[in-house]
Formats: sequence, structure tokens, C-alpha cells
Amino acid sequence: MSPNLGRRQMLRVLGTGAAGLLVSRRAIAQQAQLGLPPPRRLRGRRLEPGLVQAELTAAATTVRVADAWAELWTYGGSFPGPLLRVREGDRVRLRLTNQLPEETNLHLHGLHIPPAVDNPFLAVPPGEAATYEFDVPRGSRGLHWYHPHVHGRVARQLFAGLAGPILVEPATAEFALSGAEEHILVLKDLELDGDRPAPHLPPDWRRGKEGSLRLVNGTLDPVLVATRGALRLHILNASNARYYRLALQEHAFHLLATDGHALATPVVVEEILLAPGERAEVLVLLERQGTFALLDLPYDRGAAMMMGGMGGTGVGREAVQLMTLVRRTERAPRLLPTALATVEDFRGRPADVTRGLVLGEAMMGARFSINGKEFDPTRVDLASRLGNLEIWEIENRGGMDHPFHLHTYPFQVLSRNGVAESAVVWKDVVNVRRSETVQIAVPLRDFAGRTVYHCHIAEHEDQGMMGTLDVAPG
Ligand SMILES: [Cu+2]
Repeated sequence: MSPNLGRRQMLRVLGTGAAGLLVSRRAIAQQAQLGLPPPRRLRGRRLEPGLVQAELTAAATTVRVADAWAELWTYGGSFPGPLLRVREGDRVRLRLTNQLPEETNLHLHGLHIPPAVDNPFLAVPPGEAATYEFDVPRGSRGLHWYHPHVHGRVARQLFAGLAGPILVEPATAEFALSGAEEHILVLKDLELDGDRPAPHLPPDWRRGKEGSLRLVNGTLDPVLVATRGALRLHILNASNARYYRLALQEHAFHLLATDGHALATPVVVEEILLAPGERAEVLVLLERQGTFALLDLPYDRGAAMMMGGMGGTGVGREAVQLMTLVRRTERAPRLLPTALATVEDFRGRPADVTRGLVLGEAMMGARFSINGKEFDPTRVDLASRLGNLEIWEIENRGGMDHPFHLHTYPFQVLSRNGVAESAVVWKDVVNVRRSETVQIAVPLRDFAGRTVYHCHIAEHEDQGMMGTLDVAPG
């Protein structure tokens, strides 16, 4: 692939199974590509060994984004929010100050911590602050993230820019990956209306709001120049509703972890579908010197009928270039590790409780439900007991895909439409395609309390597709 990719109107996607796709001219028309900026690091203070204290302020901030100045809502003045980098076993004291004109809060997405701390029912009023104090659990190494979770306000606050990555480092190095250079990619789309995030229009509340700017770490089509041939990428989809179907020209991905949980062994995949909220950790071995595009291939999540031919749908036939990887070095990449982690296997284990959850869309308008009910924070939808192993059968009866997310308790996907999954992996978001029933195993471990499960298309969550789970002490 020639390095003057940016001036070409189309290119063949090689080795991805998507040959012949057109790459969006709009997306590759950027003449001056910027380097990939790493997320700014949240400066925490280590008061004593193992205790990290950090401050996050949510406020309207003018930032430079896609060749324009825009007033976004940010954490700590940066878009995306700053990286909280901690270690397994650390105690974290994170203080959120709300300088927004409305209430907000924090969800620590992916961290297995008590619901009383990661509390979606708590709201921090404007001008006030709250402290989130928790222990980073063993086994949580990997990429997680934080974002607001006040019901009814999530979609607008997230779209306006409020999201940031959390990287948990293992207590002891478990991977033979020291030869790879490590990067965090926060995928987040945005649409500007003048110098502000575009407001939600009525169709956005039904289909989920997408922006035409598909940004990586807040930058349009950045370039990552690799100093080594092996790249370890932690990728987060922090978008409201946009799915990313990722492919890298001429290369496969070696999938290392899903939603921050290591696989037993690396799995070679040609592409990765990331629904909102999902993360993937991959090893990329650049096989030769050259320039390779990271592409977002078309994916039909079922929102097309609601799109009315408007732009930014992601359902056309065009692939969009998200960023460029450049390998300059002659050095050959290191070999792959063969074993990553020991992963418990819940297949075939007897469940204490089996439940069905039906995801529903109202025929008209933008209302969403689970088991026929819209979210009510005062109601208990599922009651259980600490220590139970539950099997949930999540059935999507709607016309769109819905990425299902459960707080606090990671789960394993057992089957899709009765077909067993081939690999055992831990997840906290699973995409449930339309007309699909996904069966998951949910061990309710360590923490009792009341929390939520919901669709991670933020508009669907705000419009009712959420329920409560109350786990009594064992
Ligand atoms: Cu949904």
C-alpha cells in the first residue's frame, strides 16, 4: 500500500475478507494526518504504597477537535477523558467534582467493585462532589472505562464527550508481551453543530445517535508510527451507538482479551466487532515495513430502516479509515505467547436460577423495555442471592441489535440461538443481534447490593431499556 493513501479515492482491502470495499472519500481526504495522541494521563497521587488518589472534574471545556474548536463536556479538560492507570490490588480514591449545569455521576465500567460504590442510583448535583473509593480487584487487568450513568442524561452527556479509559496493570506480569509497544485507542464518534455537540433529534432517540466524525483518541484519522513490529492495542468503543467492525489491511488480529479479561490463548481473527461499551485487546504483528489502514467495515445493526438515508449510518457499502499504522523498523516482531491465563469454564455447570430477559422496542416512538417494562429505579426486577450461578437467556425481539451490559458481575456467553460458543471468555457487554437469543452464565460473586443491567446504546438505556438486579447477602 502506498504511503500516499490519503490522496487515493479508493483502495482494496487486502487479507480481510472484505476485498473490493470502497473506503470513504470523506474519511481519507484528510491531507495532514496527525500523530496518534495517547490519552492524557490522569495525575494521581500515590499517598502511600498501593493508595492512589485522583481528581476528576466534569465541566464544559473548549477543546481542539477535528480541525475546529468545540465546546464539549469533558473530564479534566480533555477529550476523551484522561487515562486512569492503576494496578491490581491498588486502593483508589477518585473524587468527582461536578461543574456541569446538571447532575451527573460516574460508572466505573468493567471493574468488579461493590454496587454501593459503583452506584448508578447516585446523582451528584451541580457544584457538588462525590468520592469513589474502591480496591482494584485481582484479575481485573486490562482496559475498562468511566462515564456518566444518571438515568435519562447518559446519552447527551456521553455524546458531549464524557468518557475516559481505565487501564489496570497486572499485579505480576502474566504475559510474555514485553516486546510489544502498548497503545490505548478510544473510539468515539462526534457530530458538531457549530462549536457544540449536535443536539439529539427525535430519530436519534430511537436508533441511537451516531456522529460522522469517527475519532481515535479525539483525533480524525491519526497516524501511529510503530517503533517495533509488534503492537499491543487496547481498544475501547466509547461511542453512544456506533458499532465498529475493525479490520487491518493485510493483517489479522491476535485477540488477547475481551472486555478487559484475558483469553486462555490468543485467537486469530480477521475482524473485530465492537459494540458500544465493548473492549478488545489485540496483538498486531506488522509483517513488513509499510503503511496499513485500520478500517471500520460496514455493519448493519438494524438501524437502517430508521435512518431515512441520512449520513453517518455505518450501513452503507463503504469502509472508513479510522487510523493508519506505519512500520518503519526492520526488526521482526516477537513471537506470540501461547498461554495467557487460566479461564474458568461455566459450560455445563448446573445453574441455581435460570431467567429469560426479553429486549423490546415500542412499535412507534423511542421507548424501550426489558420484559415489557421500562426502567423504574424503585422497582426490583431480578432478586437473587450472593453465590448463585445464574443462567440468563436474553432474547432480542426488536428490529435493532442491542448490546447488553451488566454492572458489577462479569459473565460468560454460553450460546447464541442454541449454538454453543467455541471459546470461553469473560465479558461485560454482549451484542444481542435482532431475532437472537444469547445465553449467558452469571456467577454472582463477592458483592451483594443493587445494580443495573441495560442496553449500552445510551439512548435506549435512557429511554427505558434497563432493569435492576438486587443481590442479597449469601
Ligand atoms: Cu439498544
